[in-house]
Amino acid sequence: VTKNHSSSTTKNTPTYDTAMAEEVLKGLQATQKYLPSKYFYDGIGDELFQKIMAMEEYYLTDCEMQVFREQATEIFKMLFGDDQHAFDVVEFGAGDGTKTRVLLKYFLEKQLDFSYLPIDISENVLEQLSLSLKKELPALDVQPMAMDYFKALEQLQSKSKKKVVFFLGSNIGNLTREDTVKFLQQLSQKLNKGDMLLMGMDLKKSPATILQAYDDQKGITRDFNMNLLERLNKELGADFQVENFQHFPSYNPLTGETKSFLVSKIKQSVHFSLLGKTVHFEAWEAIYTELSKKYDLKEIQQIAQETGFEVKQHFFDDRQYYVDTLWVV
Ligand code: AVI
Repeated sequence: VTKNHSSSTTKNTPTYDTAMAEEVLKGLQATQKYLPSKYFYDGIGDELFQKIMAMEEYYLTDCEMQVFREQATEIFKMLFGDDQHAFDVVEFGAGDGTKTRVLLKYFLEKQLDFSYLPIDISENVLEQLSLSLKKELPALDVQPMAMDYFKALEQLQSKSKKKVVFFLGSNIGNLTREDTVKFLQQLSQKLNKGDMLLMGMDLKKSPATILQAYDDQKGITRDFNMNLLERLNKELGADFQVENFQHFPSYNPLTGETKSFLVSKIKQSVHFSLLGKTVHFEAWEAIYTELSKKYDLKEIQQIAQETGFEVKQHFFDDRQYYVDTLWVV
C-alpha cells in the first residue's frame, strides 16, 4: 500500500492511498453513490471538526462535557468501586481528547495506576493529542494507535489487566447498524468479565434541534462535508468543483438517522487523474456522506443485550439530550 499525498513526488511518481482509492471508487460507482465518512478527517477536516464541536448548534460536546464535569465522582465509583488495581483506558475515536482529559485528570488525582491507549483514524490528531497530554498531564503513560476501529480491535490484547473502554462523542452514531453490532460484539469478546465500556450516545429529541446541529448558520458543517471532495482533489487527483455541489442534511425521526449528503447541482463529470477514472453525475444526484444515528433508551438496551454487554447505568446531561452509558461484560 502506498500511502501519501498526491503532491509527494518521490521518483516523480505521485503516490496515493490505494485502499482509499478503492473505497472511494466503489462508493462513487455504486447505483446510490456514497463516500465513507472516515475520510472527512484529514488535517483540514480535523480543524473543521474542532470548530464544529465549539459551535452553539452542536450541543453534543457541551452535553458530554457537562456529564463528565458534574458526574465524574459517580462515574468513577461505578467504574472502579473498591477495586483500584492497575488498568488500561482504551479510547476509540479519541480525537483531540478534550472531554476525556476531564476524566483522565480525575483518575491521576486519585493516583490510579493506568495507561491510556487512544485510537483514532487520524494520525495528525493523535500526534497533537500525545503532545498536549505530555505537557498537561506529564505523569500519564500514553500509547497511541493510529488506525480504524476494526484494525484496533484486532490488536487489542486480551490481557489480564482490567480494561475500561471509552467510546465517546457519539462516534458510535457514525457506524451503520450492522457495523455497530459487529464492532460491539467483537469488543465484548476481546474483553474479560468485569471490563467496562463507557459510550456516548446522542438521543432522539426535537428534529429541529438535531437538524440545526448538522446545518449551522455559519456553514462550518457544510465546509466539513465539502472538504471530503477537496481531499479527493488533493489526494486522488480529482477535479471536483465544490461550488457545483450542495450540502444537504436530513433527519428521520422514526429511525433516528441523521444523514448528510452532497448533491450535484448540475449534470457533470469528475475525472480522477491519478486513477485514470471518470465519474458521472446527473443533475441532483446525491452522494451519501455520513450517518449520525440518534438513539432511544429501548434501542440502547437492545444493542447491549445483542452484543454481550449489560447496561449498568446511564449518565445524562440536564436536558437529557445525550447519554454516557456504562456497560459491563
Ligand atoms: C464525529 N461524529 C460523532 C460527528 C457526528 O455528530 O456525527 C461528526 C459530525 N458530522 C457533522 N457534524 C459533526
